[in-house]
Amino acid sequence: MSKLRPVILLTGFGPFPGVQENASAALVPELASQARKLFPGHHVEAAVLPTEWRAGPAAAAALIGELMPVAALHFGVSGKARGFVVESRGHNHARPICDAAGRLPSSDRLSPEGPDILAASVPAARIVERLRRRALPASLSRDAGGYLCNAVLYGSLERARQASRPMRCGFVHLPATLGLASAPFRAGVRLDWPQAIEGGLEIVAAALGRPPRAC
Ligand code: PCA
Repeated sequence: MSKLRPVILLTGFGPFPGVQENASAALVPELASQARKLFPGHHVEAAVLPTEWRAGPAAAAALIGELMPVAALHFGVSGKARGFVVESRGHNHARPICDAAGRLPSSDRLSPEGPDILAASVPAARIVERLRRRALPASLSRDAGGYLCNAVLYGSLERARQASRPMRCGFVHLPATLGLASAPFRAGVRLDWPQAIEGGLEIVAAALGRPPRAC
């Protein structure tokens, strides 16, 4: 049954040095269960990726290869994000930062033959507009950082380019303090949990080319 329906893949990340509880890992399953109700014509798959140079992008690529989703939307957290930060592109580079397994990237390039930049295949600017129209804090970013979020975005975009069918692929950073009971609204973070779910559903709708949901 699921194979007959187009697939939406949602991913979050597990913990990594400095972030013991990654909000994206808790958000994605909840977002997926809401998305299943809202988009019954789609099969929604949720996964939490290891924040590891080798295993993270490999897990994302394996899921994409297996599921061939029409949309692959990746979520992660950033200490700098104050609301939704929608990434418009992935860079072919890796900074020497330790992953959750204590390892560094094997090279400063993610893909030896790949282009320097790959543009997100979701309408990133339009997503920001749609989130703001719902009065949700959102900004557009041209730099997903040099760590695993950028690596997964770049890797998925590269994988999507080889696919025979079009795939909308994007990345959204969320505030690192999102949903943490011990750190509610800190340093200008303006996003709470219900808003993160509401915005997440709007992002899925936008990626599918659906009209904005009623407020
Ligand atoms: N944030 C990190 C990796 C995992 C996550 O949630 C990043 O911004 O690269």
